[in-house]
Amino acid sequence: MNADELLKNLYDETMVGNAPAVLELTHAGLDAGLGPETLLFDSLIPALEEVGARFERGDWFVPEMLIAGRAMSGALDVLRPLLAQTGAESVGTFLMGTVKGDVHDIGKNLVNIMLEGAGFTVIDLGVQCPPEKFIAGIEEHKPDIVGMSAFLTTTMPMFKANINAIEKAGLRDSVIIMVGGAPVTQEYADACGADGYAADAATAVRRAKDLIAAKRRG
Ligand code: B1M
Repeated sequence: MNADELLKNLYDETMVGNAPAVLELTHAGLDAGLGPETLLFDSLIPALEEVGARFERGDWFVPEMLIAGRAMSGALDVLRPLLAQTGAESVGTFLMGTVKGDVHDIGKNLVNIMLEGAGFTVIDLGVQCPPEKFIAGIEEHKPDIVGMSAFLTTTMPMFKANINAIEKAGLRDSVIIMVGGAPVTQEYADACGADGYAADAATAVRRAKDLIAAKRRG
């Protein structure tokens, strides 16, 4: 199997949610010298985008999304240590969670991996995080940045609810707040009072570093 065939197979098997084959192909790709970013951006993410498109058209349903998502998560576990080189001095602490009512976590986990790779200490609150969980996390970990992910138009309003609760708890000035997730836009981030937004994991890392640098400069 050459590199193109391998990437095509990985794409196909991720789409149909064949987790054992996805794992095997991920390992095979790495053994063949393909970089973790290539496997991620040329196969795994496009496969999930296609699953989403089919769901949107009504051709596929939730179970198909679920098994594709699980297959992708298995591959991410293999790629995680390669994408996140540890040992660098911490650039800052990032508290991250998917908002209340939302169980999507693949995108959040990918952002976490890239942040770790860039030297951030990441505390992951998981999915379905109500405002109280963000507040308790801020009090306990004193992060530089609080990151919130939402993947549904119906859960995006939780950004504003969380920011209001953080303000009410007297913690707003102590943290930078970043938001993101598939349906989120810069305009929406501005409207809900977030300090930063990024459309993807790589941009999230750059934005996080810039926001911390700006805050430290005063
Ligand atoms: Co759902 N789902 N899903 N789903 N799902 C989407 C998001 C959807 C777009 C599919 C579609 O219709 N095309 C759609 C949302 C439509 C909308 O509201 N606009 C949708 C829907 C409708 C639903 C349900 C309501 C379906 C139902 O039950 N009828 C349901 C809701 C459940 C709930 O949360 N309450 C549901 C359920 C699920 C599964 C559980 C089956 C599964 C999730 C598995 C999991 O996450 N563990 C699932 C999946 C897999 C998807 C799709 C197919 C793939 C999502 C994904 O992982 N993408 C998705 C379709 C799609 O996105 N095209 C879809 C890959 C990931 C790498 O990208 O998540 O965008 P993304 O993350 C990016 C950026 O957004 C950004 O960086 C990431 C990496 O580059 N980013 C940040 C993310 N967080 C950030 C934070 C930042 C900055 C950047 O700063 C803090």
